[in-house]
Amino acid sequence: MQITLTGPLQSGKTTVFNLLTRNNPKQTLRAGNAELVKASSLLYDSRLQQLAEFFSSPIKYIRADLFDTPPLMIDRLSSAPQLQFLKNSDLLLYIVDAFSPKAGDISLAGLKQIAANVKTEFCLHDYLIASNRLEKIILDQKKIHSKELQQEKEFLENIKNLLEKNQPLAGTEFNQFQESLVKGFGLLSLKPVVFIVNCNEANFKKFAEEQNSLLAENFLPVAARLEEELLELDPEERESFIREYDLVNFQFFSAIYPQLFLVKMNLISFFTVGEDECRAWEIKNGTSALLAAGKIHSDIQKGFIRAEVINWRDFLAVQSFSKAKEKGLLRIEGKDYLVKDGEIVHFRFQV
Ligand SMILES: Nc1nc2c(ncn2[C@@H]2O[C@H](COP(=O)(O)OP(=O)(O)O)[C@@H](O)[C@H]2O)c(=O)[nH]1
Ligand SMILES: [Mg+2]
Repeated sequence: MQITLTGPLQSGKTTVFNLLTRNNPKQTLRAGNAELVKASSLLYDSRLQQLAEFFSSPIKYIRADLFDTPPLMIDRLSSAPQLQFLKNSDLLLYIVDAFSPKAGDISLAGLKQIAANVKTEFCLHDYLIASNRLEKIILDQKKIHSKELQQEKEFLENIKNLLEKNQPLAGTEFNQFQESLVKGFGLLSLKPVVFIVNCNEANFKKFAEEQNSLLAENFLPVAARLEEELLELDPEERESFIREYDLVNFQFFSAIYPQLFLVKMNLISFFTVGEDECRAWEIKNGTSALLAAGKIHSDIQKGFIRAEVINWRDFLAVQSFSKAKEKGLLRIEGKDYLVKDGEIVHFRFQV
């Protein structure tokens, strides 16, 4: 899972990156002409934490690879050295400056303007790819007649039409053929983007009050600098600091972002539990029990017999698998069962 931070110079990318990756080891890499920093981030999950407390077992959160990248000049996207890298990412975090004097008391309308600009540039980028490919196909069709080329041509005309109208391709349903074409094109308007609004205290207070409408538009307000300082304090000091600054509804970024990021990537989590370890696993929404088993180990997939499934909350309510079975809360599911978010799954298999 590759999550990439991008955005203009001095927007707070590195500050947010450090907040998300804390003290995890950092590694400097090159991708083409771009220099990147990689570190992992643990996707905290309060559900898993409660399960681990119940079993008194070590806890394994989902681990995401995060990348800090050079500043992006959005109006010169096509020549950005990190462009290829952005295309290969599963999720883009676009960091917006809402802390500097330059940002002032930026409003929701101002944020929307920034997001609209990014959208336009992504659509334009994809439009050029689709147009170039289309031109090439039209030339090829003078020499070769194939059903596939014709299908590709029609598909490109469709997406070109959308992009021309500044409509991103994210959320568009593709068939298998189209899916494979799209993969090769490296389109940007398909990428999920979360706009991380890096705030000073004043802007953070303002945006915290309209958090839900911001989130609905993919804006996640954070006060990276302030949060770093808060994390240095012990819990008591922290409480009084939060009261003193009157930070209404203050929630630590680490409590909000994991779930949001997973949803944006169309991923869900299931849990394996026990005294040895409680662990979260990420799968695409709509994954069968058989493939979910393979996520843990190929042997479990090969020798799959059945899955025993229970929602995490239902389990904690009865606190035992045998009671859960009696009450009909623990279900036996076959290989085609689609695993749901927050389920504890125990696989029976034979090697
Ligand atoms: N006051 C304040 N300063 C910040 C905040 N985030 C970043 N900065 C400062 O802004 C400058 C640029 O931040 P940096 O994370 O390096 O930005 P980048 O160029 O996008 O990686 C640095 O001097 C940071 O210390 C913030 O939330 N509040
Ligand atoms: Mg930086």
